[in-house]
Amino acid sequence: KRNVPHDIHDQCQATADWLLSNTQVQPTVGIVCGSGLGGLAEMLKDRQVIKYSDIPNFPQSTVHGHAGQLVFGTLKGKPCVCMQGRFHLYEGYSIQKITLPMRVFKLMGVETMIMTNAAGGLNQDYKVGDVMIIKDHINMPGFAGVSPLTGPNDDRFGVRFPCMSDAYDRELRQLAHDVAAELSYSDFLQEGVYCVLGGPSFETIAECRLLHKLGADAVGMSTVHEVIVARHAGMRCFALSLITNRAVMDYDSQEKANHEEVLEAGRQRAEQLEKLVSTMVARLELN
Ligand code: 6GU
Repeated sequence: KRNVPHDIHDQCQATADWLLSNTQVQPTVGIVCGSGLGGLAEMLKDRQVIKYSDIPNFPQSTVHGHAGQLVFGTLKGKPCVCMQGRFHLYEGYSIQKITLPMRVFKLMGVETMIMTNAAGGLNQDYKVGDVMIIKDHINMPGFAGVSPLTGPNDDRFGVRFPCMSDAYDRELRQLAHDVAAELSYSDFLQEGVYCVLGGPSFETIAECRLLHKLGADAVGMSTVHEVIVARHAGMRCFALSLITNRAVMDYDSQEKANHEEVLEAGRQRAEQLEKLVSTMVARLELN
């Protein structure tokens, strides 16, 4: 079983080895840039860029606003790898394939993952441009049996039944609050629950009302699968949502969710979000 091409661990190992032999950097921090938030990757020093299309076993980005490349380099002196563009369920790849980069990063030596995304605000106190620290998630596809961990468990990555009650690292969330306070970002910083859906259609009004009642503060189409695979493999996770629009909750509203407003909100707040993340990375204690 170990040497057949279908063995995901071998595939990930081959990709990790290929990347390590094609870069100077051995990353300890992995960053996934959400829609319109790819600017973080531009902050890396001694950058080395590798297109997804050149990486063995990697899927390709198909979404406007996602560049489709890995950027290696150092951020505040810490060796990092940045995904400039991520993969989503709705692109048609298997859920195992869209989360393959997490396992590749683990095998390259990454210990801490930082994810960003664009999300719709369900919490009525949230405004467009707010940045939400994700403290927990609701995995809707998981309720329907869609999980990146479906199938035989590979113990080389992690256990069969991984715990998710500590998925979003408490210390990293505290660090985010501390850094945000120092940067005077606290008035647009929130902390809440992110709910993932399969997309690509945005939610109906009834669906938004349902998710809000279930305890979700923001809704989007990414991140959760990555966190599940990263936690399974024992990496620390921290994730931020940029609230790019308010989910429509009442039938009198004329508002309509669209991808352009998502990208525009990113352009408005991107710099501060990047500053928040880079300052956090500067303070990360890595073993
Ligand atoms: Cl309103 N919904 C979803 N599912 N994803 C989003 C969003 C809304 N806004 C940005 N991303």
